[in-house]
Amino acid sequence: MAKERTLSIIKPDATRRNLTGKINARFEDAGLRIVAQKRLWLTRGQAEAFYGVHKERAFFNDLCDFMVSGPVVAQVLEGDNAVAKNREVMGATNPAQADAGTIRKDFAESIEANSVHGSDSAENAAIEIAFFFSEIEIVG
Ligand code: IDP
Ligand code: MG
Repeated sequence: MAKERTLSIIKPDATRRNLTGKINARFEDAGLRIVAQKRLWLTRGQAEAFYGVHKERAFFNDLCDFMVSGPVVAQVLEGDNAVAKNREVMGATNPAQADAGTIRKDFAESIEANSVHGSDSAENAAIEIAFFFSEIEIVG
């Protein structure tokens, strides 16, 4: 399996509850390495741009409001099969449907405030990583 990178975001519901370290431990325990990380408070424009693929969805406005409701932690995770591995560790979008032991099952508040974002493909990972980080900030 080739080494891969994916973009992760610890969302405002999780930073508000001081869960950054507990969530990072889930990634590290799964063999993912945090090779870049920064805490920032997104502007509305940045949230809309990041979630642009969802702009026609009914939940888009609420999602953007939520994503600017507090700080987030953007991070690059690296490891074998990192995109799929991270999605596995995160669990399903809706915490009610997430498997036991996943981040969303254990920490998410709702389908919207679901604690973490993770890229859904290697192609989108490259786009999303470039949204937050320059190559010099990623140290594998
Ligand atoms: P994902 O984060 O599991 O990839 P997506 O379908 O890409 O799920 O949706 C992006 C984000 O939008 C979700 O993580 C969640 O915060 C929010 N979201 C998705 N579906 C709903 C919904 O039905 N109601 C409210 N928020 C939603
Ligand atoms: Mg998604």
